[in-house]
Amino acid sequence: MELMSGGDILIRALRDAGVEYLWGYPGGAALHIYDAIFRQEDVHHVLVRHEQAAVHAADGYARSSGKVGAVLVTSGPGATNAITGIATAYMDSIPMVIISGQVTQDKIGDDAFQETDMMGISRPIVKHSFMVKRPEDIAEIVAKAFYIASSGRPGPVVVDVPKDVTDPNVKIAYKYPEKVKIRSYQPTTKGHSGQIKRAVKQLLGAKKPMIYAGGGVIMAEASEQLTRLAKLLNYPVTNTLMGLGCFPGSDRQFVGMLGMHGTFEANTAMHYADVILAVGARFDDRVTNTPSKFCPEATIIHIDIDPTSISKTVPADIPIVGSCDAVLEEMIEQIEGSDKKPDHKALSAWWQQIDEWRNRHGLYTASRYGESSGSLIKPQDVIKMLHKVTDGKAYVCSDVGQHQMFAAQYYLFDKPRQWINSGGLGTMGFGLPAAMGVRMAHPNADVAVVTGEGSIQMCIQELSSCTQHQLPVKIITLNNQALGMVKQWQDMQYGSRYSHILYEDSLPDFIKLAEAYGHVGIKVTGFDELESKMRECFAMKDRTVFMDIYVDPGEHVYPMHVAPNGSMKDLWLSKTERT
Ligand SMILES: Cc1ncc(C[n+]2csc(CCOP(=O)(O)OP(=O)(O)O)c2C)c(N)n1
Ligand SMILES: [Mg+2]
Repeated sequence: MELMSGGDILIRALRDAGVEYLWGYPGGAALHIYDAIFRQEDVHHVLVRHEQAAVHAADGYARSSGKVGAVLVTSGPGATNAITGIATAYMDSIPMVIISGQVTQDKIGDDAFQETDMMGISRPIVKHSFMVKRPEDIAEIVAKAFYIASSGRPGPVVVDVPKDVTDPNVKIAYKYPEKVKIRSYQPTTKGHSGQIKRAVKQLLGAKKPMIYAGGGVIMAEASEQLTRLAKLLNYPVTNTLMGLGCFPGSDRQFVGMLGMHGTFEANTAMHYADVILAVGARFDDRVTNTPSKFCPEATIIHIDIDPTSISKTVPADIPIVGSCDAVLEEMIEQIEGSDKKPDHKALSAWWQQIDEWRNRHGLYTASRYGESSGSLIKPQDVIKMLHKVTDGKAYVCSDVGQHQMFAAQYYLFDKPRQWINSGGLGTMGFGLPAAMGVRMAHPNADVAVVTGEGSIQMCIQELSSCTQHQLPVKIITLNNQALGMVKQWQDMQYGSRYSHILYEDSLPDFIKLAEAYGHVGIKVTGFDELESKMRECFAMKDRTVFMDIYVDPGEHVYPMHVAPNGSMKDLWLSKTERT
């Protein structure tokens, strides 16, 4: 058996865990590991410009491919810079393994140079963490870390590696475990058959049903089952921000996103529904508005792999713990085998009602939002144009703010894993590095970053990584010259007192900036030139392009939940209209 050092074992174990790309940034405590990387060719290290970006890139890779993202950072500032990325992944249940260098074990607790308690700092934002104490344990810990990150409800796992564990002078035998077994961790996959039977009975008896599907459907690769079930029943489907794409956005049965900036028809239909099938969704506050007023008439069926998600904010009437794909499959079988059929009369009345709502205030049927003309570009129209130019097939990575909500509302994602955004943490700076990870996972795909002039500046240094690694992502900046989402709240709740959301002419010339990094910059100030310039942008297949698009600075995102104490159906529809 080959004898290897801890550093070599770590990289070999990553290879055996299936790692293709390792996003990272070197430093003292990780030097033995970096030397091990240099001496092999299986695991490709991708150097970024800031550790936060390494984690977001691994995250984008994971979200778009379904594989586990992998990150390597050094101790101290390297580790703390990774924290925002880890929290982002944790909030959205993204499978990821983060290796952090650590000072040698004899120095831990001494306030040694670049020592920080990574286990302690990351504890509330990881699914699990390990501190490696002996080189003999590395392979098993890596295997466990990947298993934990990707099974059950996925999440980030930190592996903290003191420098002495990777000492090149200590060599031991390497063996990657064939199977991982953790006695205290055995996630349920199959749902309880009795509960599924009860749920099916409720579903088939519904008169005003709604299917409310979240990111868990995408994580569980259950989009196909969800779509099949929805089609079998002809029930309306709404998606959370994280669930977009798990049911085709352009399908007639899709009533749009729900929640704070969801459609009028989705939010109103949820409010009046009598049976709600919640799948891989967690009833978070951006969906429910005031939880005590959430869907007052509904019997709630909730499928989730994580038992702690069930009845966390809203009590479930029929909880089903299990993997979305397995549970939905069993539901479909039971429905197909049942003599009872959906109540067609009630259902057609329900659809008629929903269509009436859709026609009255719908985002896609009413032309009340986003009407550009001449030099005025409405942000909504930029997203519609992006959809047109990319034929609805691009991976769209977003930052956080108004532009994110416009992208979620208007791109109409038809496929799972196409929409990549920080939903739970809402991390500005996520978009560009995430897009780098997406492009690595899908080397021939169109990858767009929908961003704002605020968010893009939070990880703009990654334009340099795009140059080095030839990542031709397309940056679509909805430049409203303000921290627009904050401005919207200040308009709505603080009498338009604009406290620190404007830049007073300090915005950089993004075109020159893009060019300084070796990229192409395109400025757009009029709607009449938007289509041709966007086509030009996407025609440059091998170039990173920065489109700086000046949009209406006065625009707000609507609909918007009325707060505080509103129900789901209480919405602002424009600056002056309320439901
Ligand atoms: C790291 C971080 N800091 C602060 C916020 C709060 N925040 C949410 S949206 C927003 C404004 C974003 O501005 P921009 O990127 O220009 O997008 P816009 O809303 O104008 O489209 C801010 C400051 C955040 N989400 N993330
Ligand atoms: Mg802005």
